Amino acid sequence: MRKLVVSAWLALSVCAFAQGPLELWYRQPAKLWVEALPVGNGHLGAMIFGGAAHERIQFNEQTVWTGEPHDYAHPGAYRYLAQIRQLLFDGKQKEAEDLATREFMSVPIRQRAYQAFGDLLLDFPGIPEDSVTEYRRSLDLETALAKVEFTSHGVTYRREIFASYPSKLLVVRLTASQPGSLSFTAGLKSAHEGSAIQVLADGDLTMNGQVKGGAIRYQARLMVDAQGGHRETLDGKTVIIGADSATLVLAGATNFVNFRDVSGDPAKHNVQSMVWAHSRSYGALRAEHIADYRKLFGRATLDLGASAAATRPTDERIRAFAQAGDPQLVTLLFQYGRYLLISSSRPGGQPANLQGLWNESNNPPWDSKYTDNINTEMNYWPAEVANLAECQLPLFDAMKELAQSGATVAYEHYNAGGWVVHHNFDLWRGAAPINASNHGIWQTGGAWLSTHLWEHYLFTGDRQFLRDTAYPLMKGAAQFFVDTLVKDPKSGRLITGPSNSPEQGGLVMGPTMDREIVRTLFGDVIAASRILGVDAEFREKLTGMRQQIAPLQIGQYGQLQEWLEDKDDPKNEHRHVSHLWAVYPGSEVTPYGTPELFKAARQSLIFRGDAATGWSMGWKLNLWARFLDGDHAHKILQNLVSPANDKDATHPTSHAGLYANMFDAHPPFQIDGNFGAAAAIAEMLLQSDDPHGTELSLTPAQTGETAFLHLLPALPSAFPAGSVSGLRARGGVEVGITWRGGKLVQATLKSDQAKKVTVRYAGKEVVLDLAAGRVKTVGGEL
Ligand code: FUC
Repeated sequence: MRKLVVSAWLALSVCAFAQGPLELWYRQPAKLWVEALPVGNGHLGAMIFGGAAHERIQFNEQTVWTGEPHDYAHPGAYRYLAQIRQLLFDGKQKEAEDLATREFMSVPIRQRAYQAFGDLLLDFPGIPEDSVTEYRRSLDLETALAKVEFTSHGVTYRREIFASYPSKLLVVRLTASQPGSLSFTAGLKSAHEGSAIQVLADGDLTMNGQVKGGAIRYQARLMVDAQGGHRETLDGKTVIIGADSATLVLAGATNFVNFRDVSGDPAKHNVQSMVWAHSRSYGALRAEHIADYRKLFGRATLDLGASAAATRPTDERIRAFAQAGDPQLVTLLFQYGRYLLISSSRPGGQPANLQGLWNESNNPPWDSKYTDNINTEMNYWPAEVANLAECQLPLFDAMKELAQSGATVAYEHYNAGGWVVHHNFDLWRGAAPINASNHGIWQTGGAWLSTHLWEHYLFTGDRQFLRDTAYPLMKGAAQFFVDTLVKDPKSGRLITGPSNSPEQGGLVMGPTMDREIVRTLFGDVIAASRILGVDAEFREKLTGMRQQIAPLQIGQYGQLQEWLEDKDDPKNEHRHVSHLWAVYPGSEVTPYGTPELFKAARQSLIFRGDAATGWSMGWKLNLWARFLDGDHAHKILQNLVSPANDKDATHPTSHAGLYANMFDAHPPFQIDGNFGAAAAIAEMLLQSDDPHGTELSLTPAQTGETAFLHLLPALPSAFPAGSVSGLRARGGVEVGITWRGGKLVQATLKSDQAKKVTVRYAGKEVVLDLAAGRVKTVGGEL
């Protein structure tokens, strides 16, 4: 009996050790912003520094931006389009870029910037820093609770902080182990000049103001509810003396309604938020938050194996990763990506920008806006496969607005129908070419984003979404290219232009990436219109034009050509790998459908090298997974999981990798690398694009009629045993996989609808019939 109990206990503890806690933790407060821990509810975001005597909670609200509703289109730019194209066809790139600079760019030439909002500052005068022992600061990914715990003069203090989506609030709970020992001052500090801090009759603090020179007006409102002790107000701050515990609730809002409407009332919004807060206890707010968060986070689990290092603080683990062999840190990176997506992109809010929704600066890198020549899309790469499909809805809402602003740009710049977005957009949905003609004029931003609509349909099988939301947007994106594709005088084939291969080589006609994206978009629209039984004529037109688009080409070095001409430089190590779009996230170039192109694409990636910036590593990781080379992918992962630093006085050289809070560094921090990495970890374990696909094929698996599952296609040898559950595949199948000794043990498949599924593993394929809602197990037959 006793033996049995001991072995059961052993089995349990081994299991807990194998999983490792899904937690980031530290023995010291954050000094730098990239050491602070993020919480967010897809509306408000906050960074928790965790100082014992002085707590700083730096917060953001997604719609605090510079600027105002504005149409960025350049009226009449289309009159110069033919001339710009002709100059490019004549080999006069500089003249074309100069003319475009004068006549073809966004008005104004730059878009607006995401802003910081403010700080919630808590000062604890009775807790000198040097009295603090047993300090611990953590973020639990299973509950989305941040915690700070320490002891001072024999009293244990605890802070618990979360950002709740159901209430749209940031909530801070302060407790102490001895009654009456909690004394602190709570204040708000604005990131903007001219903000007014006021104390309302009910004791709440407000911070009102307007972004300088812009239309956004904001209000933050703080309620402090202390149990025991007494309160005072001093210099616009709330002072609590001798309380047992306290709950602080922060609401924040702006007057932003949509890209054309800033008539909202932030004060009214915050009053409603506070009514919500008053109607619930701390326990109820907390329970509501955890239940909401778990509904999403709990859908997928991952175990890549045990790590002895799993008990060490996160910053130490990042430093030791290369030597320690810490697979559980990779699990943590995957789940952190999911956490960050849930925290920054929820229905009803803005899409995740270059920093998600966390931003300390009023002059952030690249304005922390939406760069859609890779970054915005990469933010959403894990959404479907990691079972967080609804987190992508804010992007689709933004696209509904972009289809409006982008229609004006299509008309004014190209005299075309449909809609177009160039390489960036902002809160005001600027869609015209910005910054400089050599890279700002890139036509396929809206088209690439539109492929996400189709993928969302493939993963979810949601026909109503396809009909009502996706198809009209996809059709408009395709219409633009129906109206603007031109014949390449040399080959007679259809190309885009003027455009560029992001962000190198300058203004050109027909870069490879554009052609891949447009061919894929046309294929998606053809498939969608067939499923919906609409637009037969338009479908015919697209089918004909699609075949005429200039094909992919293999160049003199055995590479996949990045441009129409064979001018790639094999020494070019540029971070963008745009022409490999067809391998990932596209699926025109596949191992079994187009082996020659596949080999050429691989050669191109080898030329580009392994070293890269944050998001570029994220892309290369996914590409190596698609090249079915798990060990090469793992090598890139080791570069990504290394200590990052920014170029500053303390670090004369900058280094991409992970900051102490596991934010990915471009550098500086840019969140796309986190999302690219999370997507890639899934891509190593499961691929669901059809590996027999070709440039022009629309196989049943590519239209969602059937599903294709490639199990453990790129499993790194560093993860010999493990399991994953809750991954999603195209065709609407949910997949769990267990492996041991580097080999598949079994996979479980579940589809909502009856579905024919091809399962591939280690070169063998079997075809299965899934019954609706029933779990099917495969293993031995493969
Ligand atoms: C693109 C990239 C840069 C950066 C910026 C936000 O312009 O080329 O590296 O990520 O987006």
